[in-house]
Amino acid sequence: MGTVGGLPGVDNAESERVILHVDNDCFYAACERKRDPDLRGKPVIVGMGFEPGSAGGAVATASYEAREYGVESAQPISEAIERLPPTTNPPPEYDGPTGHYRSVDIEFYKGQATRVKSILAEYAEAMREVSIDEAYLDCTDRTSWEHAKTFAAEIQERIAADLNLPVSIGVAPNMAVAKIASDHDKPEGLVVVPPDTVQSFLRPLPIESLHGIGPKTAARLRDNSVEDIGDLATTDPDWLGKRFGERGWELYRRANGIDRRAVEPRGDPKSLSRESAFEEPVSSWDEIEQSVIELAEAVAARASERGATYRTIGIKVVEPPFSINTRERSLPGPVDDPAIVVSISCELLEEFAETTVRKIGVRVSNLSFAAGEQVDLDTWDSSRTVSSDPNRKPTQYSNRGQLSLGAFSGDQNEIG
Ligand code: TTP
Ligand code: MG
Repeated sequence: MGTVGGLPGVDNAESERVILHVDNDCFYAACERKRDPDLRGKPVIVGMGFEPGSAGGAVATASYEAREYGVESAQPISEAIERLPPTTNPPPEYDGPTGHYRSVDIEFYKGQATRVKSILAEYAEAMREVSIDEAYLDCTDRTSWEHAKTFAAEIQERIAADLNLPVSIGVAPNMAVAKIASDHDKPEGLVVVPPDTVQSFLRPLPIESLHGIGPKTAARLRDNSVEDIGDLATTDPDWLGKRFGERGWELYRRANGIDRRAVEPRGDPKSLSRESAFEEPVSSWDEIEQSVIELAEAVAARASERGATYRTIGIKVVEPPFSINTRERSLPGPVDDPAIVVSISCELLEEFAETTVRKIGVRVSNLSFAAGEQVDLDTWDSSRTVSSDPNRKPTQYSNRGQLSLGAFSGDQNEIG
């Protein structure tokens, strides 16, 4: 069976992925500001285990104005108060700067986080939420490197306009670099790192900027004159491997801007898919069909490896520049059969015989991971299949993101 990456004329889309990392700025403090606009532009400290009037608990977060006085996450409130006495109760005779202290109200913040994530979902094919205020988006099919900055700025503006919350966004060809980029120019940062600038962006940054390098690892590296990511990128990977095990190899790859992780939602996959981009848009039917066959076989093999059966088979056809068409068909019962995935994918593709294609994908969904009753090709009556809507016009998804959760969202996207 051919691998997707090995298809003639097809690359694995690795180099052209557009990944965003979105992180709210001083999230809890920004939520407090949202419901009390008097706090805008002022030092705000949100304390966990803190009661107004007391000095117990720890700082969950502080607004950037408070950070200027040395207040930071995880600091005891007593220490924060030394740096920034409470506005409501300053020490006698004190006329220096003061801070506004609030107690954590996690239910309120969770509600705001849900609203942020649902806006983000509109702009991405796949989203991975990593914490209350952080998510990765795979926006490859919604934008291009040429438009990435405008695209990300629109997300920022939308969250500001609808929710009155500031976010920072990093855009890069992979998750690790996008994460560093979103942190690079906070607050309200927008840092775009196109593929050909990844190395030069990373090189001068201190090694701690890499996720996974804490103070201990940093100290061990510095003992060996590895100060910045550029030093790490040119360190002998064998030495790193010996010194840090598998993690050493991972650090070497990350320092070189390599991270092949796909943006996958948490939890059990709702579907499995494979997709592939053509180097140039293609209109040759044979070439497109051959790619679909290989993708279908690859998806079926993946489902089989995972022990999954599927009831729905779908294709995605991306026309240049960003129109995404999806078609799918459901079977009367769950199957695990590559021949069915191939034949249905090819049938669904027939509608696009005259179409110029930039990218194609095959997906199986309605997964079950328990062993279930299966039907095979002989017993499967195609007249009983349900098409999602055989007569509908191809759906146009533009890169303006007006449609919530695009076609292949919720996938275990496997790239490369
Ligand atoms: P972060 O995104 O780490 O921090 P932040 O959003 O406050 O600030 P930044 O602008 O640097 O992104 O964490 C998100 C929220 O998680 C934060 O607002 C409060 C909470 N949190 C804690 O409760 N304890 C902690 O130690 C940290 C780091 C965060
Ligand atoms: Mg944050």
